[in-house]
Amino acid sequence: MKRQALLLMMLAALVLVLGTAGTAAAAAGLDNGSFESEEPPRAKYQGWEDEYIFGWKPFAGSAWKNKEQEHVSVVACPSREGEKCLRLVGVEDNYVGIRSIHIPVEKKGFYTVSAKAFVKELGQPSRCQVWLEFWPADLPAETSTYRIAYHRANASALDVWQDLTVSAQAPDNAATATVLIIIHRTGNPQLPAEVYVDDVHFEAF
Ligand SMILES: [Ca+2]
Repeated sequence: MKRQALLLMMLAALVLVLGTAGTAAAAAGLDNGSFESEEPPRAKYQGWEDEYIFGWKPFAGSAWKNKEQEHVSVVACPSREGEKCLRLVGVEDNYVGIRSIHIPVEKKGFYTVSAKAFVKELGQPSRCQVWLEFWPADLPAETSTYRIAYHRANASALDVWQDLTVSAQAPDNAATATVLIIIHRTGNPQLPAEVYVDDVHFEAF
């Protein structure tokens, strides 16, 4: 009887350990890469700026900050899994975009960001990109000054959902990674820029 009780306790401990590990793994990723979350944006989450969409902060907000809904919004997107996706509309000669929460990474670990993008209109040479960025520990501010490395993928095909993938090894002084999604509208103001993004994932490989 004693032995049975001991075995049960060991089993319970194992379940607890496995459960905790599973939770930790799930927590170490993006928040709201599907843009389906009903959670409100968090104030000063992880320091710096307030979130704009749950899990995402505004990037280089000066050009569009007073008219966010016009340029960055979560919209109904029936052609994707789920119901909603991100819509970005360009500002001439500027970047419009959002940056994810900081995700802890292993030094020299390998990571992949993938996303789906649908380019509705994008006059050349404007760009829509997904970035994988790496940051040091004890980050004093979230500016490019402190960013250690970045890697980018371009969306180019029009009117079709395309896969964007960026893979890279974390530098040996990296502590966190972020995902940045931007539209960079350049040149002629007559050329509009409108892109939809969904299913953003961050994974170790
Ligand atoms: Ca979605």
